[in-house]
Amino acid sequence: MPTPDETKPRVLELRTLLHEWGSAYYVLDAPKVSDAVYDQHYQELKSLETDFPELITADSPTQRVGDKPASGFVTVTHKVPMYSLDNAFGYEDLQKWGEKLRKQVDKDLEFVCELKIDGSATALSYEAGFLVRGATRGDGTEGEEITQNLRTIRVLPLKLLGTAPPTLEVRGEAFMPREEFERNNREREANGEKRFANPRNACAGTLRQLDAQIVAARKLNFFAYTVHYSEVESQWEALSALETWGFRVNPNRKLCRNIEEVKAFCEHWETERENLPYDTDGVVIKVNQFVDQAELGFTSKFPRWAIAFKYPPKEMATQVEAITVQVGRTGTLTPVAELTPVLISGSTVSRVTLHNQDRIEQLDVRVGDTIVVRKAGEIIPEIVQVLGDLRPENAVPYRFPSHCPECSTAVVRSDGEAATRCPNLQCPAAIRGQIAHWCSALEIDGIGDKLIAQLVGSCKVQSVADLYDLSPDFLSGLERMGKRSALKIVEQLQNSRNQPWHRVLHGLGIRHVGERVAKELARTFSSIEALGSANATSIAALYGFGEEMADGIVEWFAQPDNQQLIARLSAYGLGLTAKTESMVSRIWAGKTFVITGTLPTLSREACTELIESHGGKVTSSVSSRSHYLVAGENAGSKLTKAQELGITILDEAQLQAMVQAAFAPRSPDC
Ligand code: 0OX
Repeated sequence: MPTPDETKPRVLELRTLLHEWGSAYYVLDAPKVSDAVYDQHYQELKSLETDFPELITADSPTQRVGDKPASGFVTVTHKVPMYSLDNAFGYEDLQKWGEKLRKQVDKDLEFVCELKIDGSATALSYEAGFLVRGATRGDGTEGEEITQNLRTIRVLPLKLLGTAPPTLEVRGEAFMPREEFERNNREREANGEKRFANPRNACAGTLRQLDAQIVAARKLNFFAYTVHYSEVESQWEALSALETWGFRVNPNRKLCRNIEEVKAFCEHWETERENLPYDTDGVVIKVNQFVDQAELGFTSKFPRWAIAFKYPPKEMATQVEAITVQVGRTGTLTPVAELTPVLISGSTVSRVTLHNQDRIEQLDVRVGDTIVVRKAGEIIPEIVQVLGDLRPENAVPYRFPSHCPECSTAVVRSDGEAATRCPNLQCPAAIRGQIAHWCSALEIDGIGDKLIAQLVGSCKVQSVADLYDLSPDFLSGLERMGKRSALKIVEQLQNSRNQPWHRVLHGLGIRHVGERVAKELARTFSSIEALGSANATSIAALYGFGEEMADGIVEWFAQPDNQQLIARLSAYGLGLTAKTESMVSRIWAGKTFVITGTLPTLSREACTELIESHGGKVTSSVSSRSHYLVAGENAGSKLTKAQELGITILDEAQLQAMVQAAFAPRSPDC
């Protein structure tokens, strides 16, 4: 455990940051970081202050109840303070909260779950049924009077429905629906104004407008969730009462009998919230009965009877430990930030792509920087922001390499292209990438990155065709490779020859030819020869494929190396033609085979497939019309008969050797 003296500099740094970010958010309406990143640093400070209470100072952001109202509006004092909510970050926190309350009141409690709307908390005062005053939350004690602005929100009743009590205090969340947020931002961009950072910020900024006309045009919305009225006895009743007075109350609410039901509600909305027309960052859970709420009371900052369950943020801050450069199968250099691992939306993120040289320069990301990372679409992490305020003094700008980190060839960047490439066609990194891509496209299991690195590193594999040369003996001599695994890999490779033509086409790794395009091309061009002899115009005309892609295909076929590759793959019996078309290789046309015994790697089906893919025919019994008998272990009477009839007997290796007879020469380096 570090000492207070060791911890103090970080505490001071966090305080300065949080003050700065808080002021940018509340005073300037121009957030520097997202709520999630603010929360992350706030929680870090809070946890350090819990470990070392002697470091707490009165000016720490953790000691503040709310934020000061900004000037420009009349200040109003809330009759009942507007409390903020304590947070539960995860189900464990939620469970603990529930248990603590149960102990305190010594009985089972009911809870009301409400979606936590990401907007601005607002207080409304009604007298004789009429809206007379509306105010922002401000610091919880004093807010700003914004009645005129609130009157523009169409869903807010200016006059209550039904019989109204003489005075009524209602609270709720004003918010900007997503669609309005997008529309307003489009409009702002068109007018050359700065975009709103998020709907919550857009709402807060709008409510502070001095011109109510502008507020009206922004089309805010409102959900009510609190009423101070002695006739209702629970939060559940309060929500229904609000509806009868004409307020919009969020329909996605639930009365729960225990924390398990609360948890189920939170879990349900964690994914469902994506489909809502407004932002919600969690669930507000409130003890239902007001008598129980009264018994539980308040801490100095929060009601004990309510909590905000926060969904795990989709973005987090972490540090860049190194910047590495990866060379892909097309030779493209991709810079990658290696990060201090951080948990985002349930999985650990330790690397994030920096895309290319321009993107690095634009972000000015440096080793040692703290960056904000977001999980886009739940899978691929992306960099959102570099927190310049946290940059160490000695951090130096990143210099993009001038030479390939793999083969030291000078890299090239064509005019108008974002990508920097290693032009060496024999670059080991590019070859490794091609092999990995081939195995993935043809569903060949068991050939992972480590094995690929060994195969390419030893020069045994220089192109995908070399894979079909690998013998179980060679493979089993490699590191961490048993005989069984070696046999399995060879079998997988043999089986890959049954893969359809479109998968093979995809596996070739032609630029812009992904899985979908390969399928479409394979439907039109029934063989590799047909595709290879098509011109760019006819390819481009198909399905609206772009010229760039068509040129890429034509260029690929024009390269002698690729011609050789096709010849070899064809000789190995890979599916380079649609199944109905005539076979590419006809080396065994007119020849009849019989298979007997157990072959070392090929299954009976795979062996049949291999023979047939080269024009041969497989029959079940040996006769004078048979040309070859392929014999494995434990071959019985068929072997004897073939010997009597003088039929050529082949083992698996000899059969493979016949296929491989048309091999192309090796690359000069290996
Ligand atoms: C919301 C929301 C906010 C009443 C006691 C403390 C907070 N953002 O949707 N606040 C509250 O409740 C107050 N409920 C909500 N649903």
